[in-house]
Amino acid sequence: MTSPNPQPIQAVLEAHGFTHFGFASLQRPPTLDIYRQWLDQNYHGGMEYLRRHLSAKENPESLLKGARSAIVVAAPYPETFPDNFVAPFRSLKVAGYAQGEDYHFWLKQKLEGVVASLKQHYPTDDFFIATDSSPILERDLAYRAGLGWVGKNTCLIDQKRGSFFLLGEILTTISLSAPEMPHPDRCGTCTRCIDACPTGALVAPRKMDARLCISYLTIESKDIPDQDLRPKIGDHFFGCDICQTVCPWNDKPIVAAPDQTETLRELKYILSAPDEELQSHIKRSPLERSRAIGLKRNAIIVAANLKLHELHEEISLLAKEPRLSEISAWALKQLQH
Ligand code: B12
Ligand code: SF4
Ligand code: SF4
Repeated sequence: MTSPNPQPIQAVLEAHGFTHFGFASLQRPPTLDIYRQWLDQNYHGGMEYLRRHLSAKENPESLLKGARSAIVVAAPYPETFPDNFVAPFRSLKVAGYAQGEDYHFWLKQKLEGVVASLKQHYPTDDFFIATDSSPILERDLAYRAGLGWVGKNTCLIDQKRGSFFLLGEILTTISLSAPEMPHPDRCGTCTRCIDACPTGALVAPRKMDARLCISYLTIESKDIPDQDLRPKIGDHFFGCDICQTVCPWNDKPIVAAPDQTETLRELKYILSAPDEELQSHIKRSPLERSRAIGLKRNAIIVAANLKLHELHEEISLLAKEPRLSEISAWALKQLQH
């Protein structure tokens, strides 16, 4: 454990391009009981790893021996991608965070750069890098580090920057102190996000039933969504940003009207490409998370909801794939009307 003076750390973070960051002490997360109740209500659906993460989330020291604090960063979605990265689909509705290279690569790499510099200043301290997939209650930590408040849409929101950012952490043996006053809650009487959610997934302020969330249904879930949910997914091919787009604290992203011919071409490709080819087409993109089977499932739902009769043949062929047969039959029926 070394000096709590955070200035060298701030300078290193800024040198690595971070402008929105803070520090929090590591402890049993104050909102752990909210997390436990959420799991008890089965709101996590098929994300069983979230249950397995419970004990590590309770005790962050289990990830790094002697860990005392977390350096928490919020990174806006990048607008430019590495030269050798090409977004796999440009005419389908893909959530903002997933339009570029997977942040599990680029954000981790940026944090590795930070740690390499920090080691020069703090040679006897240890560091552990995390983003998303580690058993850490990231929004709890980011809130305590002063990076924003937890909105009624469950996202962490900053007054100036909105919520279109990703969280990453460096756990460390250095002792750093959190701000005395966390970010005040600025939702007030607004309920725009709850009202706008097409599936009713925001069952109460700051409480989501993930089993109903389009982001879960199109990314995390390995299952086929129930019939009543499918029309509500609309043209969302991968993820959903509605409850953030309607939030007054976010600048509205400019969404160009999709080119219909291109939408059709991209869906046709997804529905008919061999799994291995599709998998290599989405390399290093967050779309890899759904794997080929999940993307085909999503493409069937979008094709049915957009009434794309031109895709009848491709969907008929997928009806022979056992995992997709029921949803293909459903889609073909939708295309009859
Ligand atoms: C599972 C998961 C999901 C699930 C469930 C989401 C959910 N709301 O619970 C699904 C697949 C639906 C999902 C969707 C999305 N996700 Co997600 N997801 C996660 C993951 C892995 C765990 C979240 C979790 O534990 N949920 C369970 C609930 C109970 O926990 P929680 O939402 O974190 O809420 C905590 C606090 O909000 C707090 N809390 C609750 N009420 C209150 C009240 C007060 C007053 C206070 C102070 C605190 C508080 O208690 C909770 C427990 O600690 C995190 C990464 C991580 N390791 O934390 C990313 C994460 C939350 N997701 C992220 C993103 C970007 C998304 C999407 C935008 C992607 C997309 N466009 O499709 C959507 C957003 C949908 C939404 N409205 O949340 C970011 C969020 C960044 C941000 N600004 O908030 C994270 C942090 C990943 C990252 N490293 O950047 N996600
Ligand atoms: S991401 Fe979409 S489906 Fe999920 S809670 Fe927000 S608006 Fe509802
Ligand atoms: S839309 Fe309104 S209620 Fe929802 S998170 Fe934003 S400010 Fe809060």
